[in-house]
Amino acid sequence: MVTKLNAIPTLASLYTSTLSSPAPSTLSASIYPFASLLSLHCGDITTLSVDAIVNAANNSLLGGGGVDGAIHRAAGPSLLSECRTLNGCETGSAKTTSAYNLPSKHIIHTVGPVYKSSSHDESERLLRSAYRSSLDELNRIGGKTIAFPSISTGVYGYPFEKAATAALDEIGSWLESNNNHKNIERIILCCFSQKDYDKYLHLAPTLFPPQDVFNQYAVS
Ligand code: AR6
Repeated sequence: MVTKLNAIPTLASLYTSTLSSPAPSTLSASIYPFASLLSLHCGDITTLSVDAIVNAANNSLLGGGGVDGAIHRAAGPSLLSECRTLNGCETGSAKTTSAYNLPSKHIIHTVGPVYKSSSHDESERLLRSAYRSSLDELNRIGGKTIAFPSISTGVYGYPFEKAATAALDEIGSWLESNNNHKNIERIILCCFSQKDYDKYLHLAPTLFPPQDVFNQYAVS
């Protein structure tokens, strides 16, 4: 099964169609006006037809369980052969391969932190770096559409809501910096369960408010 981009609504269209999103009580310039570039999706990331899907890998880049295992199984054995040439990846960094049998064009492999291995602040810094490095990689390869799994929230034990908040904030801050939003068509946050999707749906309007609300209240 392949899921095309036009089958996945943007946050902005979700706001107008299904959500009655009240204006957040405190709006500031640090809230990101990019709801039309973001989507939430519940499903298997290996089915998404985008320029790049992100793999939540480990430092070896030689495969594993969770989303990493699913991506290697669906892409086929040529992926592992290419990964062997990459000499691993540091936590918080990202490297790109072809996507082989997947409907996406590329796989951006990143490594999130093991939550319990260091302090919360250090884990958050590394998680943010994993999102930012993946987006920088997308720019580098000239891609415009990308899908992320919830990095570090499975085997690596990062509490989901803390990870989702950091992910949304880092994506917003990346879009704002260097006019990156001009190069992006869509960033999909792919959740593997309805429960995770609902948590993102609850958090998203705070950081990415409905556009008309932003225009009405925001100070530039
Ligand atoms: N599509 C989308 N999301 C998925 C899929 C899928 N097919 N499968 C799992 N998830 P995890 P981590 C979600 O454990 O915590 C591997 O062994 C899952 O529900 O895959 O970063 C690596 O080799 C969770 O929300 O990654 C590393 O050793 C999220 O993906 C280690 O796990 C991440 O869960 C990395 O751990």
